[in-house]
Amino acid sequence: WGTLGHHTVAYVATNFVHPKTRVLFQSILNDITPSYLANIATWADTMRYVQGWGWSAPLHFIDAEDDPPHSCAVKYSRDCGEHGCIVGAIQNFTQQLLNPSLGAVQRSQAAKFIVHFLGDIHQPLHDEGMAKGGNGIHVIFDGDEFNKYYKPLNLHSVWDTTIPEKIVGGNTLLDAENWAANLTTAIETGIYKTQVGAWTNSMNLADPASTALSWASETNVFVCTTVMPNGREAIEGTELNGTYYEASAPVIELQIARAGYRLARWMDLIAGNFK
Ligand code: DCM
Ligand code: DCM
Ligand code: DCM
Ligand code: ZN
Ligand code: ZN
Repeated sequence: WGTLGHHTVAYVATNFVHPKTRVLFQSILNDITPSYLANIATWADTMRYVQGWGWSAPLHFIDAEDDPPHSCAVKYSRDCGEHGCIVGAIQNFTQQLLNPSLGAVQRSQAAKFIVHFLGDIHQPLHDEGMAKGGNGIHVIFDGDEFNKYYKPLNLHSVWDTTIPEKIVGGNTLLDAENWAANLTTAIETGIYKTQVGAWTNSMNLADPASTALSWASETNVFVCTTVMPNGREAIEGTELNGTYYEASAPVIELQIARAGYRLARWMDLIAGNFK
């Protein structure tokens, strides 16, 4: 996700964590403000480009070698590359955060990675290998052929950033807070109320990799149903029209809501086992 998506996941989680969890993570992150999670939610994206931190770049995704739109699936042994992947990263950083023999700086960085990666794993193209998660699929959206950096627009960035910003009509921190408030209401009393119980079904702090793989598998299904329902050729170089947006926006809202709610419950589990 882009900045708006990560900030919104963070604010949804902020709205659902137990008060004791909030106090613990405000201490770990050395930030007692109400935006203690949003403030660090994109830290992992800035670190990808920092010298000495290049190892973290492949940890933002898992390149499923499946065959959309005919068959979608994530397999850990096949798809988690030799340099690691988001499923293994959620395992490692969860264990680091829970390890009392590690120092405060390393545990704080582990917390920042967890907040970011629980967001990214819910973006369908972060669980897909085709054309580097859609980065190699040029598309036009709402008449725009280029992003704000004048680079050709691609399918990955349309899902990370363009569609979320169109849903919200902005990309500020306040926009994220407001979007998160809407999603929080949808979870508590609205369209997600009947399903939220099932969102935490496969969650097991004793096995973070299996938990993360279940999230990646569930998310990867949308590559076949929604991201490229008629295959790569049907969208490559084309303008994605209103019909595409109408089908994608509800999936993106669902995935941001799921990521934020699951992040809150994952943080609660960590807080309950923190030494
Ligand atoms: N990004 C950033 N800092 C940079 C370059 C890019 O925060 N120096 C962000 C902008 C994109 C995002 O990274 O929206 C994409 O990364 P991902 O989807 O892995 O979170
Ligand atoms: N932080 C960071 N990089 C960012 C944002 C935040 O390293 N892009 C760190 C700095 C503090 C903590 O997160 O340790 C709190 O962030 P902030 O100073 O933004 O409140
Ligand atoms: N990305 C991905 N799958 C890949 C390569 C990259 O999901 N195989 C993501 C990470 C960033 C975005 O795409 O969110 C752009 O990556 P980069 O800046 O490394 O091209
Ligand atoms: Zn991305
Ligand atoms: Zn990322």
